[in-house]
Amino acid sequence: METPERRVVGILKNNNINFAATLPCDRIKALLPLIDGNFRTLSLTREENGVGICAGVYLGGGRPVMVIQSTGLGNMVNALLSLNLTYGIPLPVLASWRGVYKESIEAQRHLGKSLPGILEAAGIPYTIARTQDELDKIDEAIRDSFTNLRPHVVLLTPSIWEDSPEEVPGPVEICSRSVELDFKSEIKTPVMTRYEAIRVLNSVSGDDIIVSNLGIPSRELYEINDRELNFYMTGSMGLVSSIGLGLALVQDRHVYVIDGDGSLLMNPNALTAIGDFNPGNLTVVAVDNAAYGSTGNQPTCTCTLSDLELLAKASGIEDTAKVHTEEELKEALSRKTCFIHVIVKPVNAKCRNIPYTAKEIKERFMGSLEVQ
Ligand SMILES: Cc1ncc(C[n+]2csc(CCOP(=O)(O)OP(=O)(O)O)c2C)c(N)n1
Repeated sequence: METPERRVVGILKNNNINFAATLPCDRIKALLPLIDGNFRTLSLTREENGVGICAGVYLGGGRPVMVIQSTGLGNMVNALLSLNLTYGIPLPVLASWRGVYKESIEAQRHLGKSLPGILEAAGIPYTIARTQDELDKIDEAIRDSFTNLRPHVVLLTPSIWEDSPEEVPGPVEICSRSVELDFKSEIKTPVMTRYEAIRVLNSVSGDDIIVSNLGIPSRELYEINDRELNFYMTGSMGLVSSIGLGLALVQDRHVYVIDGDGSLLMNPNALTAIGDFNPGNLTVVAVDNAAYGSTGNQPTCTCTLSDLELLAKASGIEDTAKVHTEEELKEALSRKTCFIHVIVKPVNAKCRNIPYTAKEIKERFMGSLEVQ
């Protein structure tokens, strides 16, 4: 018998979906294992992070989908607007719509009821499916997303799965494990600037990809060497390493990311996702100026509290380094270290604005990867 869950998998397959980013909802607990079993799947720790990872997958030539609870849309809105709608990046989102149908959890109701209005106001296309007969709307939504290069949300009410005989597997077995960490770090007075660190990165980048953080880092990279394989971010703070991870998952080229301490601390979920995969073709250059440099060098907590390299290690990233000088950075880059904590001064170089629109940045980037 074809259960509604199996129909959804069939629709995704017919649309050549080859990557899924998921975060559970109780109502789709029979669907999620089928997604996991049929597509390359990444289990998210926050939905916004999935928007970045899926954008990277698409930019690198893949066909992603997100399968989540509707509440997750609440923490995706900025990314859907400043990344997907701005650059023209498709993302079909299947959202289990809570708060509107036989809902017993009070906390679900406000957002659930408001969601159509929020999506409408934000200009994010959406479709509602309430019965199994309406599941074909998913097919139309995916086509719209990839044809018109925009996100498209499908709100799926729990009534769809209510009578489904699809079985839910039991919990996974938890194995014993041990953690040994031999870590000592010294953060010295910085000698390099971010501009100098990016210049070193550019000198080794060859035919590889660079994804650069929003604000001044992207402008500094543009000033140093504007290349088609540079993907300049202009919004969606916190998602640059997530985009880099998505690209690394579908591309053979090496992917370098220029991230910042403020942005990494906004979305440390990117590090746990990278730690989950430890892709050999990804290097995050975490430029730590102990400040939100692009907005006027307001201090971040790396100047007193946190050690980003330790955060990366705690997130499961095995191969890390800390560097202070250009020589140390060159050496860490030559080893293709996965996470390089670069200590720099809080100095912004005077740079021109990037003259391209977001869509131009995307089109020439994808053109140079020959994926469109
Ligand atoms: C969600 C969100 N909050 C705040 C901002 C404003 N903003 C733009 S860049 C930036 C600073 C980024 O700091 P960091 O990641 O440390 O990089 P740096 O500029 O220092 O290289 C901030 C706060 C934003 N664009 N988006």
